Parts: sequence; structure tokens; C-alpha cells
Amino acid sequence: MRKSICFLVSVFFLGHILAQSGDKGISIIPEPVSLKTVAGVYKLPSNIVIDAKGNKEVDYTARLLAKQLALATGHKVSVNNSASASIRLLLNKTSNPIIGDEGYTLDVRPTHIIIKANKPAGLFYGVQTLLQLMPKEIEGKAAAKNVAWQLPLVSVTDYPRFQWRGLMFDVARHFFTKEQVKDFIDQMVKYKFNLLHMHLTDDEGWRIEIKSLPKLTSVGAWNVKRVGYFGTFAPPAADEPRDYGGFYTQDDIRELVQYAKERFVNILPEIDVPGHSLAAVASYPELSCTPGAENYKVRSGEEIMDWSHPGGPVALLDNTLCPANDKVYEFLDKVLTEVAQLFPFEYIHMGGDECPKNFWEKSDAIKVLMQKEGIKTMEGMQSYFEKKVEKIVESKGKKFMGWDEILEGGLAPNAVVMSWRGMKGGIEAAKMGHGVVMSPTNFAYLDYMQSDDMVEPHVYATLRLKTAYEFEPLPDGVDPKFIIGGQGNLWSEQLYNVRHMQYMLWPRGQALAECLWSPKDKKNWDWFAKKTEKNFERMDEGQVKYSRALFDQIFTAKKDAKDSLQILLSTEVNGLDIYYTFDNSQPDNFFPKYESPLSVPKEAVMLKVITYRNGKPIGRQIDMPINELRKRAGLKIYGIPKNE
Ligand code: TNX
Repeated sequence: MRKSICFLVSVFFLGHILAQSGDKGISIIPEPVSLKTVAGVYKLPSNIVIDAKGNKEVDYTARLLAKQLALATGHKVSVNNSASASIRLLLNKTSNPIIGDEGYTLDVRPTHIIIKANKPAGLFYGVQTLLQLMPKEIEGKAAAKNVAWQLPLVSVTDYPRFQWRGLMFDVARHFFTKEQVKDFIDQMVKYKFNLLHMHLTDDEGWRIEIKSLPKLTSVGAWNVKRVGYFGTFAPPAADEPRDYGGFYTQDDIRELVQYAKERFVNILPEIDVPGHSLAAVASYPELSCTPGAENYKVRSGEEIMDWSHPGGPVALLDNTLCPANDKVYEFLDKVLTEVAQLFPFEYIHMGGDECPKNFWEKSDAIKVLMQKEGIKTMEGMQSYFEKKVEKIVESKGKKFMGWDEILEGGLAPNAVVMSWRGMKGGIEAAKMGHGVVMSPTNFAYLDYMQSDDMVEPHVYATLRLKTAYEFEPLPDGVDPKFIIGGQGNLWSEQLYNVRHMQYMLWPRGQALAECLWSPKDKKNWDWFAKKTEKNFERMDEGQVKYSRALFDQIFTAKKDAKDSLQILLSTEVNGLDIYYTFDNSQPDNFFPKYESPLSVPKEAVMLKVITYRNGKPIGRQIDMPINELRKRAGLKIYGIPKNE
């Protein structure tokens, strides 16, 4: 009898514990380690009290939550030490070994909410999950009307898979203001990123005030505004005003570092040398090996590099620092003294990527140095430079890291490698016992196009959301202890404003967040795609732009055995219908539905396609010239008769 009562009681409780998130409309990005739901809801009271005890960092989190709650709900919200508070943020007295330094447990109960963590960062992440459990209006900029402010009852245990969960923001190619960077931080922490890599210097601008080298920002931060396809612009005339750009003062940097700290984000500064250094050279031409550098100007997007050489980039003008010039190391010492003081994070990133060597080859000073040091190759020359730079970085009490080119010609002894040209540099470095952050172009380059070139602002490559979601930072056969984590890189050559920056960042950034935070076995593309769509509604409330490219169709063009064009259409997400026309009509769901590969009717010039879901258009219409598909299939292009 006792046994059967026990059985009945267990069945009763189990019946109340539903499976996974997804039930009750719960949708959290990144997917938590474990989430259980219980029937019922917690209603936020009209007077919300947040209990946050005893620690400044916990207090930051509580105040951020209070601010957002007060703004969006219009309820009265206070932070104090009340044991009967509605929302309780508690640091564990005895450490919970499962959740580590950034994990948390979150319980939404019928009477209150309780988040527990070993460290303040965990409470912060618990709060991010809590916000995603609330109605979407919590993201709003003003008090929402007619919202039932209630949450499902849940019990969450959650902690990250990787310690380094980064996003790189290139503020050098196009400058983004301090406020815009703060906004970037606000968005990234929602998805539990904890590292902001700021690409602070490049050919197009030097973005950080260095007091001992004032020309870096009086000259180096300014170029001429152009719009269009960056990289193809004509050189500006000598008298055009150089008033486009900007930089962060040291006070700005301190403010950003503090802002990031309150949100548990470390800022990694990058000073990109010896390549990508035209802004520095234009400011201080004596840093160059090349005569005539006094005439160099900060780049405004004109062509300065020939990428067609298989051996690496060939520069049309010398955008490098001279490794054979002592002044360069004195310069870097000054820069790094100030950078190291401004950024508390333990690493400084020193770039090292895409350094053209064709001007170095012409330099007598370099020839002499190579002879003296027994250096045989230009890669060896860069390696010599990197080792000296590592010493300077370390002399400032920091750890040295760089892009995977720093492996070429021999890696500096303690260097940490950021692997971008695929994972192989990272694997090699890890096998040599170096720390690695994975940010391979084929999964993590957020400047790449998200959909077909026909409907996206043109960039030289494509990275679809589904592929970004397949990012696996830990390669087979590599000791996990050397893979610190991963990051997405948002390069800004083609980013002219904040709205477009957001469009490129989301939702791919959310996909990467899940790859970096969630357990591998919790990843599920179909479920992630559903969550992404739900999250769009939250982003609408928050007025943050994003791309809906995941609903577009994908064209695959092939030539068959008879050299005819075969067109395959597919979609990233399941459950979409594709309608198409070959006769220039605008397609809708009254036109043929795609079922199997298409052959092109004779003389057709255009394939127009659109996706539908449940009878409603959902993707963008893409008008695809047949000749473009022929080109993609490696077939001859037809001459098109002129319109009547
Ligand atoms: C490569 S990734 C670069 C950047 C460009 C980017 C554009 C890396 C270390 N270098 O300078 O902005 O490609 O996708």
C-alpha cells in the first residue's frame, strides 16, 4: 500500500514537471543546461522588491534589473534587503560545484523568484534568463499597456560551456561612438557573451587617444567620408576635408571599461600591427621602411591591397610598421604603456594579420637586420617582430595574443592565438600548448552576407545563420584545456551605421552565443530557428534591427550531363513552401510550388522566387537572372535580347 501511494504521488508530481523549454512558450537563447517547468505562473506584484545583499557587483545587477522592470512595467520597483522580496539575488554561502563561476540556479515559484550563484556574474546571467521568461514587452522603451506581467514557474540550472564568449567589434574601419558601443554591450550580454574585442586601429583609423602620441588621433582618426563599395573608392583629392571618423578619449575608454565591468564583460583591446597600420604611418611616417610615407593618408576605402596573389596580400602602398626600425618598438612601448593602464583585462591583442611583405622585401634596413639575425624569410621577419612585441606586452604585465599569422615563422613563447583562417591555426597552436580562441571565417565572420548576393549588400563571402549555428569551437583530438573559447567577428568595412551593424550582428550573434554557452547535446537547429523567430518580437520591442534572411530561399545551380542548367531550391528552416515563376511575373502562392529540381524554359531570363509559410509570404522575393545561375554553374552566359 505504502509503495502504491508513493507511486501515485510520484506520478502526480512528474505530471507537473514538463519536459524541456518550449512548453509554455518558453524560449531562451542560449539554451540553458537544464530547465524544468511546473504548472502555474508567478505574477509580478505592483510593488516589486529586489533583494540583493552585500556586494557592489550584485547591486549593479539588481539595479539594472530594477531599471528595466520599472521602465517596461511601470510598476514601482525598489532594491533592498528584504527577506520577503519578490526577486531574490543570492550568493551561495557554500559554493555549488556544478555551476562554477558564471553559472546560476533560477527558480520561479508561485510566490517569488530566487536566483542563486557562486559569483555575481552568475546572478547577472540568471537575470538575463529571467528577462527572457518575461513577456516580450520587458524589452520595451516605455511602460507597456495591457500586459499580464507573469512568468511561467520554472527551475533552471545553467552554466557556460566555454569561458571566452566573445564578439569583436571593428570600430576602426567605420567609427562607432561610445554610446553605440555601450548599446552593443547591452545587446551582447542578453545572450551571455562576456568579452568585447575592440579592433581599435587599422588603415582607416586610430581610435584610441594615446597622450604621448597625439598625432595618432589628431591625424590618424580622420578620413574622407565615402559610401558605396568600400575598397573600391577613388583616392580622395588632396584638399577634401578629412573630417569623418573619431576616437575614444582616455576618459571614454575608462567609462566603457566600467560600463562593461558592471555587465560582466571584459574588453580586449586590439592594436593591429605590423600590417593594417596605415593610420599610424600617416600620423608618424618615420615608422615606415618606405621612402615617401610622408605623403600617405589615412585610408578612406580606396584600394590599397591586391588580394589575388596566392602567397599573401601584396600592398599597393606600404601600410606596415618597419620591423627593422628601433623607433617602432619605442612607439609600441608608449602605446602599450597607456593601453595597459586603461584596460584591466589580462590580454592585449596585437593583430599580426595580413601583413604584406612586398615593401619589406625592398627595404635595405630589413635586409641588414635579416643578415644580422640570420633570418631567412619574410615570415621569419614578422616572427622576429612578434617576439619583440610580446616582450613589450609582457613588460606591461599583460598577456600577448594575435591572429593566427603570428604562427608563421615561429610562435612567440607565451602567445595566445586567435584562429581566423579556419581552425587549423588554432589546432596547431593548441597542439603546441598555447591557448586558443576560435573565430574561423567559415562559421564566425559576421561581416559576411547572410543570404543570396542578389538581396544582400554585397560582401565577398556568405555565412548563413544555419552554418553559424554549426560552429563547434572544440575540434576533435585537441585538448580542451587549450581552447579557451570562441568569438564572432564583426568587421566594419561595409558597415556605415548602427542599424546595419545590428542587421549583420543578429541573429547570427545569437547562434554563436548558443554554440559558446550551451552544452553541445542541447543544440538543435529546428528549435533554435523557432526561438530566433520568437526573439525577433523581443528585438522589435527593443528597437534592435536584425536579419530575417533565414526565411529566404537558397539557390543551387548545377550543370547536368548534357550541360543544361539544373536549379535546386531549398531553405534553411523547415516547413516553408517555395513558389516560383520563369515568366517575369511576381510569384505568390497561386504560382507553381517548388517540388523538385528545375530546368529553365527556353529563352527565360529570370527566375523569381518567394517563400511562404501557412499560406503567408515569409521570405524575401528574390529575382534571379538565369545568366547569374549559369555563371554559378560554370556555364556559358547567354546574350539577352533587349526589351521591346
Ligand atoms: C580579414 S580576420 C581581416 C580583416 C577584414 C576581414 C573582412 C582578420 C584578422 N583580418 O581585416 O576586415 O577579413 O572579412
